[in-house]
Amino acid sequence: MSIPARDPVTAYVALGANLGDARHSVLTALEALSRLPHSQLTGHSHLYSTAPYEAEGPDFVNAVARIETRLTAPDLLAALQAIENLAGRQRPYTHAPRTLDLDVLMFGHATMQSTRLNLPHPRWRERAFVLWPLADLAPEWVTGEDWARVAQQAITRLPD
Ligand code: PH2
Ligand code: MG
Ligand code: MG
Repeated sequence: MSIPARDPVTAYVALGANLGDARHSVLTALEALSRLPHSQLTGHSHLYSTAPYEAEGPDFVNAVARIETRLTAPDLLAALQAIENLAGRQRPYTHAPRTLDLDVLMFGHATMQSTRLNLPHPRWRERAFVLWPLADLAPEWVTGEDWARVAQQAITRLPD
């Protein structure tokens, strides 16, 4: 990757896993995020155990990371997919249990709709497994209405 000459952007990335040692996968992924090129991992949430939401399989471990990056959004996505692949990610069907899922929630104030990437993530406000960890980093983004919307979704904070 060439050296990008643009200003850094604050991106939020959702981490999720519900196959194998999910906690270990999320912690290893946070380490991998700290080594992303042209980027700095500037924070991450607590880890949460969450019931599958519109998905199957065991409970998930979820978290959110904040990254300052000079990568473009497509380059960030490609780097995240490389980390997923290293974790053994397979995609047998939509929302199949996964060793690791890394989704870009927001990329600065960018809005984008493409087959590969939608920004901001179109469903982030519907999901407790996104709102709780995101609120660790950016509580001002989560409204009372958001909390009410996800109140029935099972989620518990894991010990640090
Ligand atoms: N990811 C999904 C669908 N459902 N449910 C939980 N609890 N955690 C996830 O990470 C998750 C999900 C699609 O990627
Ligand atoms: Mg996902
Ligand atoms: Mg994904």
